[in-house]
Amino acid sequence: DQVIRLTDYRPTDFQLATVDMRVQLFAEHADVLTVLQLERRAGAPATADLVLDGDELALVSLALDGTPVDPSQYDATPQGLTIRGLPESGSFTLAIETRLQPQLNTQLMGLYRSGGVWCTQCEAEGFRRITYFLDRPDVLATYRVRVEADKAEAPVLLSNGNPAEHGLLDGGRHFAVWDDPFPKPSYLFALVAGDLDRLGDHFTTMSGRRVALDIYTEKGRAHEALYAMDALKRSMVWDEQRFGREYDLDVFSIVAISDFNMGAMENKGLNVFNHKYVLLDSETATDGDYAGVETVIAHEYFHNWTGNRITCRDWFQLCLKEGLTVYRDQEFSADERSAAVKRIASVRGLTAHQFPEDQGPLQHPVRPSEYREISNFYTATIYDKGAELVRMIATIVGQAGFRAGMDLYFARHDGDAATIEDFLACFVEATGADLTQFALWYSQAGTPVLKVEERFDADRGELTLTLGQHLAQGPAGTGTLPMHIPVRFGLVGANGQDLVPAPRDGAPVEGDVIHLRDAETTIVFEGLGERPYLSILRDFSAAVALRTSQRERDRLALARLDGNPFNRWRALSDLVGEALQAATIDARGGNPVRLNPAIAEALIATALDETLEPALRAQALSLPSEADIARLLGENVDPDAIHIARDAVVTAIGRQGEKRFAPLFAGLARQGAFSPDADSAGRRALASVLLDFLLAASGTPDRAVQQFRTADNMTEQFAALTMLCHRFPEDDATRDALAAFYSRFETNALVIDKWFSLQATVPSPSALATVRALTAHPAFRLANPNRARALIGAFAAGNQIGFNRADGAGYAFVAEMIQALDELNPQVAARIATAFRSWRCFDSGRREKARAALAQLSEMKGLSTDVKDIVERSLR
Ligand code: HT7
Ligand code: ZN
Repeated sequence: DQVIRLTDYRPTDFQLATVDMRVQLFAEHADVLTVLQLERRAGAPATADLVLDGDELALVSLALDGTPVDPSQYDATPQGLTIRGLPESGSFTLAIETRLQPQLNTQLMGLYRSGGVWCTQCEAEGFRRITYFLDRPDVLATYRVRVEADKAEAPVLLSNGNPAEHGLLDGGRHFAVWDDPFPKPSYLFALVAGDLDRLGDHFTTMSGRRVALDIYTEKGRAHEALYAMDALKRSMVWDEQRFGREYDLDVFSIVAISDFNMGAMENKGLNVFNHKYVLLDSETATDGDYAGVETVIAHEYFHNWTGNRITCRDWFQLCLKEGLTVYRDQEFSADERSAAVKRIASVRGLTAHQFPEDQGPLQHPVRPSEYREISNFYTATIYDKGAELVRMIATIVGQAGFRAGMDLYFARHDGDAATIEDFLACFVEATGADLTQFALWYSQAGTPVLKVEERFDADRGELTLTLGQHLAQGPAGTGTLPMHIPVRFGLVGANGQDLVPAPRDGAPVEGDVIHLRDAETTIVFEGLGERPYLSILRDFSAAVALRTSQRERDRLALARLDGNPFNRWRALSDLVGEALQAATIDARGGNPVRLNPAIAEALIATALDETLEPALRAQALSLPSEADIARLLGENVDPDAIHIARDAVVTAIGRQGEKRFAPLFAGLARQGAFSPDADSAGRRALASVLLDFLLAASGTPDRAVQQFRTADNMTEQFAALTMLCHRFPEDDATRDALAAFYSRFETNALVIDKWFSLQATVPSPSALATVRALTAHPAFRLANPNRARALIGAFAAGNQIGFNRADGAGYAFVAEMIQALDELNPQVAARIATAFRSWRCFDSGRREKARAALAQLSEMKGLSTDVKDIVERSLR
């Protein structure tokens, strides 16, 4: 359990030029021969040993320049290989043979089998489970890989790069050789072999090169990859147009796999995907699934430049590829769909997932300075806050400056293993901006609070804004210095038009952006004939927690008038958020829950506002979740009171709006064939939130039952089923619908995952009994990450009432499941364990129960480093 520190970084003593591999796949084992061409680095000690990483490996043989190495010259353990007495100068080859058992690999890292298919996952440290290697991202080499297998069992043999050779071997076996001309780190290595179907297509790049596009799926399902293929081609066009990035190999392949620890993996030229992000059609997938496939396909494709052509020097720089690539996929979705709706969805995701991480015991900076287990750092902070930092850079240097900085980054660092400093330097040089203070965002953990106060002097026509920033020292202890915060703003006139701001000379304002650099700054806007409504932090221009002194009246006006759709949404969302907090306090005191009818009216008016796109209206009407309300309350949280309050508020809005919602809902019914496009999805999203209000108002399940029975697509059918389960869990109609759904989709694992998840998230203390019973269901398989996440993960992270039961039984159950899963798959177990991260926010009784469950878990014998790391940090 070693701590790895950024300050300890130093290059390797040996340089690697090429990797030649032969991987022979058999039913019970795999033999791997790896030939490395190495050379001692200039300036490295002449006596330095070569220390290669390993993980659960067995060495079969070792040869230096073709001659077996004497056992006295090396030490081989499952965890590493140290070789002494290697040549002081000149290049030499090392041939390393290992034998693996992929069929027993339940960790799903390295080479493993999923549904009979051999596949690999090497990021972050999986390659060392295949062969002994300098398994770190700053060791780049070109690879030539020969794969051999039984032809009937594995007609498809794939690896990175371009196909070089293939042919038949004795005994019904065959081989394929793949050549990857682009130097890459080992984490981008991939190999796939199996009996797969293929959806083939092609793309012509902007310079006229033809690229074969292949998506491989399990047998009989290639047609379900059509949307993924379309998303891939759109991503390729977008990256050419928006960033000037062209694809660089003759082939781009995607393989859909059913056992996968994460969403997907950007291996060079051979992306491996969780099949959840490839396979779909309207009968089995929701609009959310379509959007997810589009995003993940784009994300992995965009990594070809931001991650693969330019990789990371070390894992501390992970946000260099992940934050930047999330920013790129967000921009892609904004361009393909609605920019405002995408921004709202991204910010909702950030505040729901990253804020609790940043404000709890698992807090860490966007560029961490130390870690024990790198796979625990694929977090919302690295990905989503990392993307926000890139967005802030774009706001600071402007869109043209951002493109110039990116162009310089691609030109200067192509083929490099780069750092955050390299990245920032490109924007500084391309635009002349000073990003010294901005760089603190990468090293200081926590969410800064941005406080904004406004004062209007009608006699002088002056608006005075006082902006203050405060960053509390959190558990990571990484500093609290004031940072450069770009605050986009607008001054909205009574007619909804933006007034032209005239800041007093010397104010840190450029156009519509205030550059807050000090702990506190006062800015005066002059020449105002009327008191404007302040629209602050437009488009969420910085990853801060905003506190304003704005009155309810002003928020209601902004919810109606603001020309910035994001801020219009936020004005409403803040009003509702405050109302829900007040309602929770009412419910906790046993008092009737009250809701200001003016707030309900603002929501109803938004629902009816035909000038707004339906998807935006749906966002406005989707109230903060129970977890959001808990976060807003911050401490001493009682999830039962939140549930009662939220439900009462939904019912109150439903009753007030019922007469207007009903015709609107009916009018959204589709004419013609189903289409997954963004506009149609937006109409379905609006219909869905309206249906929930209508059900709450009527108190009967009829409308949901009707929709469940007649829907011809998964979006509407699953929305109806969800409302039945969540609102009428004990109703016979709900039981019947759940059973009908199961028997209809029994053979489709992705739909059955939804069936498990839905039951796991029913907001009731009795959900625990259901979930426990479902662990014994014949379709439940703890070893399958999607299934484990669907039941245990969804219960822990998505059921506020069930997981946080006052008697602690929810915590004890999840801890027990984490322990069982840890024996199979530590990464997935650790990810589920992060659900405990907000345990300190609850009331003292729950706090004590959660602490006890974590403490008990931490004392379990044989716990993986992955789970131990999360549990121990959570207790800190
Ligand atoms: N870059 C990929 C990360 C990833 C991963 C990390 C740890 C363990 C398993 C994994 N599978 C994929 C995903 C991405 O961000 O694109
Ligand atoms: Zn990524």
